[in-house]
Amino acid sequence: MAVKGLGQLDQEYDGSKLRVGIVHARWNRVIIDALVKGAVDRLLSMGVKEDNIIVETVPGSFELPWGSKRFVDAQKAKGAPLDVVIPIGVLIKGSTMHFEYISDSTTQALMNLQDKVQIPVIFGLLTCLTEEQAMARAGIDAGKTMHNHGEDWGAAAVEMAAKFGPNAF
Ligand code: INI
Repeated sequence: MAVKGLGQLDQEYDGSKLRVGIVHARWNRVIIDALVKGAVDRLLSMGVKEDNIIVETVPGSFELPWGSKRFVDAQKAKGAPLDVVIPIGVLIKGSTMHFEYISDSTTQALMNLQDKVQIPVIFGLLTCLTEEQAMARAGIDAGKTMHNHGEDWGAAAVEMAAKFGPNAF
């Protein structure tokens, strides 16, 4: 059994009544697409209905907090509120400080977003030093050295919505 990673869930969760939002950045698209697929596949395997997985995009990771906030608000306003949202982005370090500033500010904003939208926000942001690291964490490096972290995010979304979502108590 791997030491790192989500591992086995503490119990089985039923996602069949949940509505899940995915807001993903379009930077580093090949990696993003693999992560989104991993998340969607896991949601479906935990019973979330395909129609209840709503996907929206933003340009880059920096736009994830605001995009996610507006997306959650809009779904609520149209009478189809989300139980949980999974913002997904891939930041890869370049030669300037850009990476550090976006990684830090986006992470802080996503953490704080939970208080604003009052639903669980899953941390689907990879902050990698190299493209190879990011591909490994999306399960698409040549040697398939790691599992797809999007799957963990899907599982975390169902657990958090079931245990601590707006309709959990
Ligand atoms: N956005 C990403 O999602 N990943 C990156 O690796 C990245 N890099 O390397 O710059 C990135 N930049 C764009 C940024 O998130 C914003 O979209 C842009 O600055 C406009 O606000």
